[in-house]
Amino acid sequence: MHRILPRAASFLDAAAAPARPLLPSSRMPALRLAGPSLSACSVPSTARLHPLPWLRCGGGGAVARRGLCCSAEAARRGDVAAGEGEEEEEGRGSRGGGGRNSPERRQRGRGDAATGSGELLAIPGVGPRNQRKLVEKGFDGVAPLKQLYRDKFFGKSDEKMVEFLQSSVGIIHKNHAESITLFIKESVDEEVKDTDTSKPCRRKRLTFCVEGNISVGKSTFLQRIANETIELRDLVEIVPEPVAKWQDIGPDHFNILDAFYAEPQRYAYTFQNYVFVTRVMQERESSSGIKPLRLMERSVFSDRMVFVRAVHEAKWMNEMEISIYDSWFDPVVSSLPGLVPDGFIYLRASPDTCHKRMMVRKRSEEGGVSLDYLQGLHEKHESWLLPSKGQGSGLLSVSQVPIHMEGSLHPEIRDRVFFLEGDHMHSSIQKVPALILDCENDIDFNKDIEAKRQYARQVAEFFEFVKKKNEALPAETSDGDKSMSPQVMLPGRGDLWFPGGSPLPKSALGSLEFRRAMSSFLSK
Ligand code: TTP
Repeated sequence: MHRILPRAASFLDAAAAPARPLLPSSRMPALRLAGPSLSACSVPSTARLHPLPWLRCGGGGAVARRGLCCSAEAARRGDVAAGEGEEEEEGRGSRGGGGRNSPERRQRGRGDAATGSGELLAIPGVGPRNQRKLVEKGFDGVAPLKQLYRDKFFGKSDEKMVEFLQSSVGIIHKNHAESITLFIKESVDEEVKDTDTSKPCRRKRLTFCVEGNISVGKSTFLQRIANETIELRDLVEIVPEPVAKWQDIGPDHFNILDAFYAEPQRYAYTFQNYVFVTRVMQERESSSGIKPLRLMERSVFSDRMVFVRAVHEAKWMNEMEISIYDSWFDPVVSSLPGLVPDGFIYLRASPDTCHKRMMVRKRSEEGGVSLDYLQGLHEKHESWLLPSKGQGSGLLSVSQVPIHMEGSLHPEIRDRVFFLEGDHMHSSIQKVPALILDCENDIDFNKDIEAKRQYARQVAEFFEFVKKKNEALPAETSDGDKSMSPQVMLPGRGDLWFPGGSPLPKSALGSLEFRRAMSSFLSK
């Protein structure tokens, strides 16, 4: 049974910060459709060491199974026979017939020098023809293929290895290439899991936190973009925000979200405290995943930089309560490096748009949330995640990607990546990169598949960028060893700071062409 507290009438309107001009309803820039070109991969060193001859008499393959002998004529006929039947044979394997682990497939692995050890035939999607092609390229067993995957494709979208198998090895059918990729990927993942279950893929795995105002569409973004696109499906593991935990606590099914909105002054601290605890629990629960990228909905930093600031400003959290919050926030964050992400993704839309979306979804607890409240939260997101001018003395700072790193940013996201920095920033997220995505336009993800993939590509490219950046860092400053001297510093006012009071051109904010806008802004 839910314990619903009586709702305070439009308390949020009364307590919200004074209205500030809304951002113009920004238009999403024309979608750039040019996807990342797949990098041409050279044959790995292991492959170069095994330049095996191409023999036409398939020792352990379809020819042998069909009982054909190895005379030149029979070989010729056998080859033709294999060539004809093999697509079907390999196709069956790739679709699961005589599956990956079936005894029948394992049996076939009696090879000779021409076809390697023969173990390739145990891979779904590999029949005699594909076996020959692989051996020809030096992949005479499962091990060199695994090595190829580790060297070139680990942590990348499966598409890249599929593309390689088709274009460089000559596997004709995409489903065969996909089956081979899946088999190799799963084998490598298993090995990684076996060797270190306490820190799976620790050095390779990244975490991004997805941020944005109430109702901007974080959950939809995570579910639809990350789960349903080929660019991200195999790359990403999603950790949704624990809202359900807030709505149903203990055997009495208390709903702290509802309690907070009904009596914010009474419950703001308790709620923010519980939000933090549930995030820690979720981080723990999701820490043993093996996918290369963990996408978490929000973070303890948005709790602190956005919501705790908002409730403090609204006087729903008093001075004692915020002091208590801060007294444990720093030490706890410092002792739990898993809470510190490798990057942020900021889904950005105007408060108006978020308000409209909130009205449509009608979450019962949010009935009293006003446009003014959303506006206040929007400004706090902006002052936290968006670059502005100024260095030191408590001012927010420009945080552009250093010139020497620009080259590693894919053109599709070059104008949208910034580093968080400034005196107001918690020390553990100083220099953490943020990708800003315009979510102003309503997109029907059921129909606009290209828009969905466009977002997915941007996330995938951001992942590549952050991965490269982290690899370039000295070991002690990467991943769990991030140095963290505790510090929470907030801007003196809850506003964006602009020199001389002249804001960043609205058109620039709208179009998200920050880099260009910032250059002209700085040259003033
Ligand atoms: P959001 O984190 O904004 O989640 P959402 O479901 O609105 O996101 P989206 O629609 O983009 O998928 O907030 C969930 C609710 O919890 C919302 O009513 C705001 C409230 N909340 C706080 O009051 N304080 C907090 O610290 C957090 C994280 C949420």
